[in-house]
Amino acid sequence: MGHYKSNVRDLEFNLFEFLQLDDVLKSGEFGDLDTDTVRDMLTEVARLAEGPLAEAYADADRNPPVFDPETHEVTLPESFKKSFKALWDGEWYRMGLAEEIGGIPAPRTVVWAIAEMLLGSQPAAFMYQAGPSFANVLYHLGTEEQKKWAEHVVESGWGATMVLTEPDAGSDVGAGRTKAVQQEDGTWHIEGVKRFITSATSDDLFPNIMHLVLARPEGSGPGTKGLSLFFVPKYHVDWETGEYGEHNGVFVTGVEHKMGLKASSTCELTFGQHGKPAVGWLVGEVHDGIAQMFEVIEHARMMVGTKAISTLSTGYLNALEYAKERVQGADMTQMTDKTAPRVPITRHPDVRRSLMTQKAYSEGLRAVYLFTAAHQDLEAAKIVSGADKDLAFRINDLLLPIVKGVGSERAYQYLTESLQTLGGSGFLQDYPIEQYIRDAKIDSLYEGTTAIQALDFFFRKIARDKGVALTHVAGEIKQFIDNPNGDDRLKNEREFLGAALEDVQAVLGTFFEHLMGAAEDTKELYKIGLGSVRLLMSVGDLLIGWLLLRQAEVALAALDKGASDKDKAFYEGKVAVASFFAKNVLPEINAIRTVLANIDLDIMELDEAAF
Ligand code: ST9
Ligand code: FAD
Repeated sequence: MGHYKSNVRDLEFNLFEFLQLDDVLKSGEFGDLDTDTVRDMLTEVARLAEGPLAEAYADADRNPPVFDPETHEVTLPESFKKSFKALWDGEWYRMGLAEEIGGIPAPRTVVWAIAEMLLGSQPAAFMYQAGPSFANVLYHLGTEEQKKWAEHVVESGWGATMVLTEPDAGSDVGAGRTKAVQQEDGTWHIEGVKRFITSATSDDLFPNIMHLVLARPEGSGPGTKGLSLFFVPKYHVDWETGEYGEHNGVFVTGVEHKMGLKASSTCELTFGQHGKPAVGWLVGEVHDGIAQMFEVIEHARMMVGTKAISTLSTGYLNALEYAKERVQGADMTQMTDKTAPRVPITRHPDVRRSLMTQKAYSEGLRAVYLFTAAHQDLEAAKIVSGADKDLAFRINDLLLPIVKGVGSERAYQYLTESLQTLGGSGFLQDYPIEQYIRDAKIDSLYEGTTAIQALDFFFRKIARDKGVALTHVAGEIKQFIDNPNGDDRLKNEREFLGAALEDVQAVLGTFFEHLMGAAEDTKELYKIGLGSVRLLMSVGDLLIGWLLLRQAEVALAALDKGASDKDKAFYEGKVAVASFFAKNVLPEINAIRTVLANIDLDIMELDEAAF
């Protein structure tokens, strides 16, 4: 067995008992796919993720890719290539792609549940297989001719990259200077240097690579709106014969040495500076680059959040296994008796607190990302929250910064608890948790840092949306609080949830006051900037609390019906974790409310020298 521990039972619970996947499948939108097939798929993916895919996890970390500046290529460790092959041969990447390019129709909840296990097992391998999903975006955005290229990309198994960042354009993508010069034959020559590009070289994994590049056509305006999106292949292609020709003028000129996620190559990518032009084609023949790139970014943000959440889950399950076996100290009630029997550390209250917190965030965040995924399908959205097409789209938009921003921050925070559970052993490379922490840190950085997620959340997903999506979700929460259906077993917990909802609504009220105040004094915006990450995290906790409690209600009903012995423990765990979260975490939002109600501009006015 490798390092990775899946949680198929909880995935099945989410899909079938909570999100009513049976009904979604019955809609007929997903062909022959039925419940039994999905269950078989989950079992199959878990076997892959716990077995061959996970095998190279530590080896690829200790023997990261080696860059050769002469050939502009990396060599990946053989062990990793073997794991990647196991993944690629499974062809799970076909799930959810357009059928026209070789895809298999599947609900997004199923696609992301599968992705969870693959990402937790070998995240770098999952990221190398971006080709088909990026080709899917090209297929939807491209011209008729480019749709055929997309089909070829999937059929021939290309790699793919998303190319935005430059040395002076990170969070501020609109500062990008890479330019595009139109040629008489309608193609474009791209010139510039991009930084931190994932998978821009990948040994011999792929016959070719599709770079999706943001560049500024000569004469275009400033900022993100002046950027266009270009398809730039690594090797030229004869689309008639499918043969590959010369290397295009795009070369990897450096590979970073990183804290974690080492098997994934992070590259400097130079366009048009090696004696030949980097030839690109304008995607869709329209100048709408940033909006087009956001089609890719939205998938990637979902991927990053799911990766982080999956890592926390396997961290927790590794910690749990260790804790059950590690014997240390006496039960607290016998702490003064030096002859008392020694107990497994799961008997110690603080270990229980820590494990239950890890479980709450692992399972709560899983519920959040799957609830979000349900709003990526019209049929599922209707069933899960009664949302129509427009609302489903808005809710998905609203929740993406939570999945990405809260998922990554909480995963990193609570993976340290997983490590702590192992005591000194957690610090060793004999266990996977120190690598989990290093590999998961990137999740709060790329695809928009947490600060960027928080600004996106308030300004775009709430204020610009005029609160439409948020009001719908808040309404669902309120309905849950107000309708115990005659069952008062979660009465206290509902009260905690009600208080948390009120606290979050008060915080939002304060934020809107600052936003209005900014019309008079623009410095009021600083107050939003000072509080926005805490708002994001608070809404994340509120959602986790709500979804865990709804799941507890489902679990209670299952227990009432008489669950099997195996399931009994599972359902009792569901009720316990929801209750724990409501009583131990939700009240903390009240303190955030107080802090944010009294926020001032002191630290904005402080001289930089005083820091
Ligand atoms: C990166 C990659 O970091 C790291 C990992 C790579 C992994 C690759 C592999 C992935 C595999 C994935 C596979 C999935 C597979 C699934 C299947 C599984 C089995 N939403 O606010 P404005 C647009 S890459 C939508 O004025 P500024 C919109 O068009 C680097 N659109 O922004 C808007 O126009 P309008 C990542 C949005 O002030 C326009 O932008 N880098 C959104 O000009 C302008 O908006 C980053 O993420 C949105 N939320 O620019 C950069 N927001 O308003 C982070 C904006 O008219 N920085 N648009 O609609 C930002 O996001 C900034 O906020 C900014 C600001 C650049 C957008
Ligand atoms: P900066 O933007 O300089 O940010 C520095 C700090 O300032 C951060 O804490 C940030 O939150 C804060 N900050 C910046 N602006 C604001 C603001 N307006 N308000 C509040 N705080 C702010 N890019 C690609 O295009 N393609 C890839 O495939 C890719 N893969 C990557 C892989 C790795 C391993 C890494 C490390 C990066 C990758 N990136 C990729 C780049 C990544 O998306 C950027 O690093 C990220 O967007 C942040 O940009 P930056 O590093 O320049 O940090």
